[in-house]
Amino acid sequence: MTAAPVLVVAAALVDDLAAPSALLAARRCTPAALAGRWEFPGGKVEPGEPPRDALRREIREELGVEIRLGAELVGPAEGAWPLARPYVLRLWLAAVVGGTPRPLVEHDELRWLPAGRWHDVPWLDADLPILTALVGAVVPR
Ligand code: 523
Repeated sequence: MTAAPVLVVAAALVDDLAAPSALLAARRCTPAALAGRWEFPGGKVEPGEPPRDALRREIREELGVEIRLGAELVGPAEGAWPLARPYVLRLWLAAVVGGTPRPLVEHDELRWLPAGRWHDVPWLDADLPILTALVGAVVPR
């Protein structure tokens, strides 16, 4: 039997929702298997929690900032992006509207990647196809 998918939500934090240039990547320091790889920050949706609320909560907990959500980058699997089972991910563009992002919980470094350099860090394997789709959907300036 296959376990039911577990929904993870994440943010493609950009400097400007109307004209994205820089993208925030977050380096995981936990668990050991993912440590040192970079990701779109986010986390698991709690039971009964609306996904967008979950994303604002996760970013507040992990980076200490308030965000405004932009468009969703819709994935190929019923709108989501497959991760390692049982997880699937939904991703929204987002911008910081309060505070300065800091790595508070499961990251040890944050980096604003400038336009044209979004692939410059070793992303999690699962995040790479999402990044590629994002680059195709968003024309950085
Ligand atoms: N991913 C992933 N990419 C990505 C995220 C946010 C998560 O591949 N951009 C994977 C990593 C984990 C699983 O999804 O295997 C759950 O994400 P995690 O650990 O960030 O979820 P949290 O923050 O809810 O975790 P706990 O605080 O440990 O519950």
